[in-house]
Amino acid sequence: MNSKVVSTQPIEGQMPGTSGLRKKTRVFMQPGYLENFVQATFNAIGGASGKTFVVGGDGRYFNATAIQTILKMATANGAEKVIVGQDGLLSTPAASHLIRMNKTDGGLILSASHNPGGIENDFGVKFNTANGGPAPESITNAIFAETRSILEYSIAATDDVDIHTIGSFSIGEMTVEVVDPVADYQALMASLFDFDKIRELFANGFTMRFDAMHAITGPYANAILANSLGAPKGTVTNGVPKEDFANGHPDPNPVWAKELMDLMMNDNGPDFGAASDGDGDRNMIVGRNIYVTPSDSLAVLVANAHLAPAYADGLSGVARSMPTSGASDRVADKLGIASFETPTGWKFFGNLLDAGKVTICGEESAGTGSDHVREKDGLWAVLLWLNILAERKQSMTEILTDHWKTYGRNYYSRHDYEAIPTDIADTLMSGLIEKLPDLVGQEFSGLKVSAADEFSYIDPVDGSVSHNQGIRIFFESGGRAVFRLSGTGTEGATLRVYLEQYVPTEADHSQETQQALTQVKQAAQQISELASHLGRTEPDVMT
Ligand code: VG1
Ligand code: CO
Repeated sequence: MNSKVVSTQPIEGQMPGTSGLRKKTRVFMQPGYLENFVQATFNAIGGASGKTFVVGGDGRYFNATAIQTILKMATANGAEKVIVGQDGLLSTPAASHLIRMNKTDGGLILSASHNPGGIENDFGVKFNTANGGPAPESITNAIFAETRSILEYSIAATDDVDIHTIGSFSIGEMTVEVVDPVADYQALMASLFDFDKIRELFANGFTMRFDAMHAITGPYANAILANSLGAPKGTVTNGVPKEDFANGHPDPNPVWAKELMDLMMNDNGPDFGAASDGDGDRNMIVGRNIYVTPSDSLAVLVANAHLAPAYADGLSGVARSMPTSGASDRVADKLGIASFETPTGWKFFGNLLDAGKVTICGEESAGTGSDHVREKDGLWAVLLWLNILAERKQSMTEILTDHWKTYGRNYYSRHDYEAIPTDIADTLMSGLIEKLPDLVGQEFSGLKVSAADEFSYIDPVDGSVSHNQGIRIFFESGGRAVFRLSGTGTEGATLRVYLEQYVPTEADHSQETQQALTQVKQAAQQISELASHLGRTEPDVMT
């Protein structure tokens, strides 16, 4: 087999964001763009020679082509073996599991997750390390540094590999093992949960709707929910992965999963509903006539995890990202276990999970997961919910109201302002930072500021520090507003404003969420002078 060393030039802007490098698909399709990033990744980890990797993606447009390029580069760089999901498909949690199970050196996951797919939309590449988790900042920074000095990459001059047939193939000296994308993941799920109990739940007439949003979880949900657990026909919808997600936005929230929301907000709706995102690591949870905010879902899972076999002995601790509501902290307090607050992005949970400091982690963006892999895991959260429902034999509404009664309710919503010119978003954020020192004691919209800062994180395991992770403003009333700019977009800036109001008294737990957050929203808008910066006050998306 012939390998070529190809001369190249550094390409601007190949800095991985919250979760890998995401760009317009056409940008990734430019000659050398993917190649530079993949070579930079190999360089940053001391080369690929003798190493084994997992490669797969969410099936979006350009997935299969990118995989062929990566295979040819891996063999030219001396890799020993690459494990690929059949047809190039792997959900992000399944990829994480394969990396760990096969004790590989890491993996490349091709996805832009919740971003739309297709030639006119988005593509992405993420490197995960040997623990199965997203590369920490030390590595993503090293990759970026390599992209700025790269002058050549290596690639094999060979035919495409057949990734449609399960089995082992050779490409040069390297083995390519094509595996069933679902089987190992399914076995892992069966080892964590009481599948018999969940089968009994469905056999007794429990109804569910799982919206795979035309993305990667379709095959997983069909195999596990329908075929193994006996969920009724029609439970899994939009279950065939499409290259463009049927022109949808595979982001599981009430706005983009409207079809599911409409079905559930109805007295005749199913008992339980869920949706997952492009690459299968997120979950939206909804009951009949009740939407469960991801922050509440995390708290309920932590409070009830002991009902599932894998967590019967209790949890070592829980971690949430900073913008996620404090609901899970209250549960951790009551359980007497540690709780941690990390910056946004799953890469910050890896060290805590590896060190055994936490068992369950979660983010307000509908990501929850545990130490079974090193990624958030959409179907895992759905199965844990099902296991809890099978044990408690109560409705979603009963479980939620009971939870609020015990712990108080953290009303919560995220407001996204999309497609803002980058300079305007930066001015808004720097204006806020300038104001921070004087905010305490001031009143806005009737709420007095009790604390305000820019969030920094010191990793308790390796001591690494991450600055500029969002602005937090706390109010004396138990409210909080958080501001940060998205790190996953591919066009302009997205401002995320996270609103929270803690309400301890049960009598006040049946308010409408946006209503309960009106004051915090107004205060947040006043402090940030949002209207004058953006020329509007209403967000594009409210989750
Ligand atoms: C968003 C979410 C964050 C999540 C990240 C990756 O990041 O807010 O919680 O970890 O997406 O999720 P940002 O920087 O746009 O706010 V996924 O499922 O899109 O890989
Ligand atoms: Co995702």
